[in-house]
Amino acid sequence: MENNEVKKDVVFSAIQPSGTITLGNYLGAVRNWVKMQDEHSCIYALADLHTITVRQQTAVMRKNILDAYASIMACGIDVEKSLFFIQSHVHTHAELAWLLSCYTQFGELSRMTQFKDKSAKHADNINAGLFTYPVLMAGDILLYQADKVPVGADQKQHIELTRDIAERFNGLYGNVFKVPEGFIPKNGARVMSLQDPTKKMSKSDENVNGCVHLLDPPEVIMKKFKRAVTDSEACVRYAEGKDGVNNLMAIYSAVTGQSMEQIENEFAGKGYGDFKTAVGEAVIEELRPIREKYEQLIQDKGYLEECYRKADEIALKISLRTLNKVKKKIGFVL
Ligand code: ATP
Ligand code: LTN
Repeated sequence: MENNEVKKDVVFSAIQPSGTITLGNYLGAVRNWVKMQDEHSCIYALADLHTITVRQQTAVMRKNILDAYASIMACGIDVEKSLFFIQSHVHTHAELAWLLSCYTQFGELSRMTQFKDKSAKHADNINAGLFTYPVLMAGDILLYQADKVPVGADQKQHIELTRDIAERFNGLYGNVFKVPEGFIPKNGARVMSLQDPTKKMSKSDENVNGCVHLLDPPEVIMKKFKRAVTDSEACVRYAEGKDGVNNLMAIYSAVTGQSMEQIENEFAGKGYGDFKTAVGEAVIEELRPIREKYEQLIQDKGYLEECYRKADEIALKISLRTLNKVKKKIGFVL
């Protein structure tokens, strides 16, 4: 990142390396990360500390971290323009999370819908980290004095909590934190499972056909779209009660830039078979260069390491400024 130019807005976001990156992650978040790189000072992270709120296998987790790093770079994150680091390599994140947890109320965290969903899904492991997860996320954002946070719609509540924590802290100690804004795209903010369109598409979906992964080969992507759940009306139109078709239309719209009305016109008089094939083809073409770039990047682990080590070091420097300020304001002796 260049420091000697006109001050640009700071953008921060992160993604968990909890499995292969999905079409939902891409359309809801990562695609915007890429788009924002020219106009903003962008800082992105792999939120690996967040990932252990759900039990991981050691070897799988190691592989997922490198894979996710290479996949996100393959989407178009340019390490010459943006910082892209690994959260657990920068100790300020865990440290600020502790400090902020003392400024976050139990009641606030109890209202988080992701906590409720994830504790229902992992009833055998409702650990304290799952509960305090949004505080770690707030710390990630506030450490960099971020102006904007590009995320999918499911993260809106966490961004609001981050703002509340920042405002509360600023109210007590003066202007310490920038109060960030969420940046949620119009199209693709909430991609739903292809098998159960009332549930969001998620990396950790048990039904593999519900979720398209960025690295799925073209024939697998097409098969998943062909099997997507629709309805019995056989008419491509966006309407209440047509969750499956609405989801496919939203994906097609996010990828091609067409409005719902244009899509309805394009497929007037055609059946779902034609429509599903068109959505599959559009997604395959969008993801093809990403998969090719990934194959190339993952071969060169040395280069990947060079990229994240460099970014880790800069992230530490930037974030220490905020952490030290916070500690001083609270009353720690530095
Ligand atoms: P997990 O299944 O492990 O909870 P996830 O797939 O929900 O993971 P995250 O790492 O939690 O993904 O999220 C990374 C980013 O992707 C966030 O900004 C999130 O809002 C966005 N995102 C996740 N799923 C979707 C989706 N289905 N549609 C749009 N955006 C999404
Ligand atoms: N909690 C997010 C991932 C995440 C994040 C962040 C997103 C961790 N830290 C900071 C934006 C900003 C998730 O689970 N989707």
